[in-house]
Amino acid sequence: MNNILFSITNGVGKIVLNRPEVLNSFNMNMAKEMQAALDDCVATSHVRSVLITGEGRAFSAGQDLAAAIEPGVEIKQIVREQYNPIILKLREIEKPVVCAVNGVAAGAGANIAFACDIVLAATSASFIQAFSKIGLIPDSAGTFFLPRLIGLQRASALMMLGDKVTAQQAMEYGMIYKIFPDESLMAEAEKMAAMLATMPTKGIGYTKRLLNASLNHDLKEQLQMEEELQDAAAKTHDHKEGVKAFLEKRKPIFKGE
Ligand code: T3D
Repeated sequence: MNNILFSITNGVGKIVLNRPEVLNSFNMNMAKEMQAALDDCVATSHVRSVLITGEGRAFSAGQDLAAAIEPGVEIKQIVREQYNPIILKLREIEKPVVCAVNGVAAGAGANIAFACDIVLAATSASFIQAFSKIGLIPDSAGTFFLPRLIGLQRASALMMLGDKVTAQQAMEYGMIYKIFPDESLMAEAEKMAAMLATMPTKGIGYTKRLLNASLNHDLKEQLQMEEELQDAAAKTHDHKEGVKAFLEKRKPIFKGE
């Protein structure tokens, strides 16, 4: 893999977008490498959380616009083969995904961040729905997640105007979870991902499945699904260990099983 860096340490699968000279904008190779790394995180049982960030001063400037106009390249193919699989993999992996937005996140770069479970950002980071400025529509599920995160009015304005949102504003709007000073972002994100990797992975995975389903379910369907998955969670090793450790007044040792 040349376009991303991928490592597994202490249960955390870490993906670093690594084309800093073009602000980690996506070409087909980088998208395929990210997809493969996410597949690896699904398949590797000792990976119990995922951390995504960018190398250099940007998180990602979205599509590599030079790559997008190369002869023979079709935009439809880019969306179908690069971005749609990334978004589906981010939502379907039943392990928590932390995104550390270390700098500007524009276009598909921003929307990939919003598809992650917990988004942290450096104080100097920013978010831009850059699509309208080049005559495109927001893809990578931006039109799905952003209105749900911040409401239709703000999402419409940001997508139509292409205004830059600072990390502070993004947190106030509810687009992201927390911000940290630039120099401490990575340490904080690594700490959070490492902690998640020691938590009851199955229960967290079921929670993610429920949150995904809640985007389309009615109340009765959601209650039914909660009943079923609470039953499944109650049968895990980690539930039994959590209760036992509580009663024995000690720290639980979760196995992710
Ligand atoms: O096929 C399709 O297009 C469909 C898929 C669409 C998905 C999308 O993501 S569409 C949106 C694509 N992204 C953009 O339109 C954002 C373009 N970039 C910018 O607006 C700015 O670069 C930023 C606001 C992100 C950052 O501005 P700034 O001033 O900090 O940096 P810069 O000077 O503009 O960029 C630094 C370098 O990165 C520069 O190269 P150079 O001059 O040093 O050789 C610049 O050309 C390059 N770069 C930045 N973004 C891209 C890029 N190169 C290729 N593609 C980019 N998206």
